[in-house]
Amino acid sequence: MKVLISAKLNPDGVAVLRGYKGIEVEEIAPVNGDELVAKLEGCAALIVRSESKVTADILEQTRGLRVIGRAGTGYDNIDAKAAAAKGIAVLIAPGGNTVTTAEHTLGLMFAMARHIPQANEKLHKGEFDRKLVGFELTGKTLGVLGLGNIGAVVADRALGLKMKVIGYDPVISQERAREIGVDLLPLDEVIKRADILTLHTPVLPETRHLVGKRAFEICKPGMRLINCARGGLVDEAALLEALNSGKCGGAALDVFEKEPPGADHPLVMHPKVVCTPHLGASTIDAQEKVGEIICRNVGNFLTGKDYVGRVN
Ligand code: 9EZ
Repeated sequence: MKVLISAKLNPDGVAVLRGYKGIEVEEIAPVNGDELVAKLEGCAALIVRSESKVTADILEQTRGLRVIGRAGTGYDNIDAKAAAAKGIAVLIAPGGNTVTTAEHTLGLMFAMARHIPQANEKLHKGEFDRKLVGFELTGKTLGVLGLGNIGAVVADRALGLKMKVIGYDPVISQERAREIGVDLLPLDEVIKRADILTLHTPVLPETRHLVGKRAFEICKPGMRLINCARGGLVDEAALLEALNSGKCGGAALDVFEKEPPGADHPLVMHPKVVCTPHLGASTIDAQEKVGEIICRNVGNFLTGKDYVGRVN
């Protein structure tokens, strides 16, 4: 059985896959379109990160593919429905990114609270600006929308900082919320009470523009927003308006509706925005974990052993 890896994966992960009896591996730099179709000839499995787009059109042109592994958790670059229709499983690497993404969220929270990027930029230009006054996190209310793996770690770390943590998630139980120390409240109540709101949900029809015009109407004046999840969760036009009116006091963004957002994007250029280019999952540690998890997952799937994280 041949596995095509259309991505740069951690070598330890690839070694795991090569260790399975009857599995043969081909590693290539990420490809797309006709090139991907050609490379998939004779393959039982495909592993990608985010670069290769596995569209319905590509799936339509393949034969013999049984499983697609996504080295990560979000899988918006794979048409999982079209895959299911062809009987192809889509597996993700649950957990591998969790701590790394949660830590980036906290990093952006501190950066925003103390204007660290702006201060750094000014100092690099020779300006010693001591008027950049921040605010303390201790005692502030953090609203966490989405209390899955990442949201739960963010909540845990924020409790360690002595923040008050409230949250909303339509699928977790009160018991689980108690376990992670979060006060579970209705969605609007979280948005109304939060000093800082952080997003940790997938983009679904019901979460698209979860933070938009209405959220900025009901939130506290000066609420800060953090988005280390997916660009589509935030209505960028509404955020820009709220930043300009002051209703939103600042935003920390790792993700954008269109990526890359373009050098002149009004949010990227905004003085109240600190931002990073979708680096949430980008640590050595997460890449190692995710590579090993997805390779073991795909190897197990192909050899009839237990696997986790099937999404279709
Ligand atoms: C979370 C969600 C919606 C949500 C919806 C689904 C897993 N998940 N999370 C926070 N299906 C609104 C706010």
